[in-house]
Amino acid sequence: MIVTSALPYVYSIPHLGNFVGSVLPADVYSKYLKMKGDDVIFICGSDQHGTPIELAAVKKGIEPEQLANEMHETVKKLFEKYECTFTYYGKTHTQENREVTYNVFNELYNNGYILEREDMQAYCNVDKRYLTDRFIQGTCPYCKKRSARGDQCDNCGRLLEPTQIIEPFCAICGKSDIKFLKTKNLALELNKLEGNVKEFIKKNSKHEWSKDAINKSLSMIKEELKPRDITRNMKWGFPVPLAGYENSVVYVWFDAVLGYIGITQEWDARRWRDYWQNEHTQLVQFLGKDNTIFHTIMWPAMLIGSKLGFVLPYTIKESQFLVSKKLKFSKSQGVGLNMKSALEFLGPDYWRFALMYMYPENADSEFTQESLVEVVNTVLNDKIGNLAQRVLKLAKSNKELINKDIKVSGEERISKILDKYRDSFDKLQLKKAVGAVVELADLGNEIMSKKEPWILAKKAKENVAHAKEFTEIFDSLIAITYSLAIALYPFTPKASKELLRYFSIKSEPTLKLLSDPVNLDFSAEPKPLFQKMTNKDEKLRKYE
Ligand code: B3M
Ligand code: ZN
Repeated sequence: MIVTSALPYVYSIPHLGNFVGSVLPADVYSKYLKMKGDDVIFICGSDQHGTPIELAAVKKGIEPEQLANEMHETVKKLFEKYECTFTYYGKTHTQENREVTYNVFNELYNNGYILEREDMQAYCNVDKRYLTDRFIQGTCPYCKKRSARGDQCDNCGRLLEPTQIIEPFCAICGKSDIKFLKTKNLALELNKLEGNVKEFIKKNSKHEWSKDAINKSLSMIKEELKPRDITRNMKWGFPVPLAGYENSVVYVWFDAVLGYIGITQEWDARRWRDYWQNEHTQLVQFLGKDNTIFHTIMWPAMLIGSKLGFVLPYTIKESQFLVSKKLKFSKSQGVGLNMKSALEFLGPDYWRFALMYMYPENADSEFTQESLVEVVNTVLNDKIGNLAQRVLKLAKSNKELINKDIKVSGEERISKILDKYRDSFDKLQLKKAVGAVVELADLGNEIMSKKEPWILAKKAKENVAHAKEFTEIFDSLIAITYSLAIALYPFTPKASKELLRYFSIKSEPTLKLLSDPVNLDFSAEPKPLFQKMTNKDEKLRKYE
């Protein structure tokens, strides 16, 4: 199995919305698969090409490659800080990816899917440069919103050609002093591959695709596919491998999707084939809704047309947007609450859990200070952390009353919740999986407040019946805490490992551990797992 996350652009630090849109859920899901014991590689990396990085480099007076590599290192380290465990986090501007890109390009050319054509490219008279992709903006011809950006509309997700944009303006200077110049470009003849792409969508969308992804892709195909430019008149990128195109580079999206393969080659020059050229591989791709069409239309068309035997996406797991009305949350502005500034006042486990709790799985969701504080204080700290600490403390001070052979499987209510946990993950319903974790904690808290075991413990010495009851209750409470320690792993890996130490487990957690007898280690004093946010929400205010 291959799990991928959309490759983040590295012209600035990804914001929390980018993170929760693809890398985080992909990491959570692949951690689950690893716990399950599946043969899975988790591939991601920096999308280093594109106009924004070229422009940022020009502004800084350095080469785009230098900036792209510096930013790649920064972003890579940030993901590590957030406990993301990729099989490999690579980048797109590499020799490996250049070869894959040229290979696919040449095969598409030889197979007759690439068209040489003259078309009109926007040119800004003020900035004296071609306005490629998101540098020409304006009104979308389909949905009529002012959200068209060169190659696509941010509102309806449709792919666009710059000439289709109504009332275009330059995103660099904001002016409309634009002319269209005739230039030569190469286009991928999506029209010739329409039948194949349609068949691919009909067949593979049965595998837990997000509904919105299916609908968008089918409606795009209904309107008939047109040839799409795969070259750009700019400098930064892979030079077009065809005579007569010396001043152009390959379109950023062309080599970005192939980056999934190139990065896997960068990881292992031999083993990559076992995954990418193996008909049994399931390719599960996580991405934000603005990236869907590129993954369900353009990328499969490239793979099919190249006839190189690469696997097609099996599941497209699209997310909607996490938005914030009050806080600065945008990547393009390069300010505000991004993955770096967020760590200044809250640790990675907290963010991972809170963001997955708000995961915009099927609809946009709103990020607010209040919701963050609520998740951290009420759910993580009170429900989960406090429960674990209380159970472990009571167990430690009443060692002689704790059974030696506690097993999760003996507890029906717990087993049911764990079934739900596994089932949700297997169906890629990640919010339900978070829900199951909270349900486990709820069950523990319910037992605690109903049975008041600390009172039973006090009376246990004189009363055998109370001692027996305490022992029974702790069969459940220990089983719950142990299950929690394992189930938390994809969401809060640090806390999970910390908790597992009280159960004598120092290795990476697996689901198999759930069938082993619990082996409590009473030597350490149970410490709080999480802390409440105190006044720290003040720090969030500066992003308003
Ligand atoms: N870099 C867009 C983004 O960062 C783009 C994804 C590429 S996936 C191959 O949202
Ligand atoms: Zn639109």
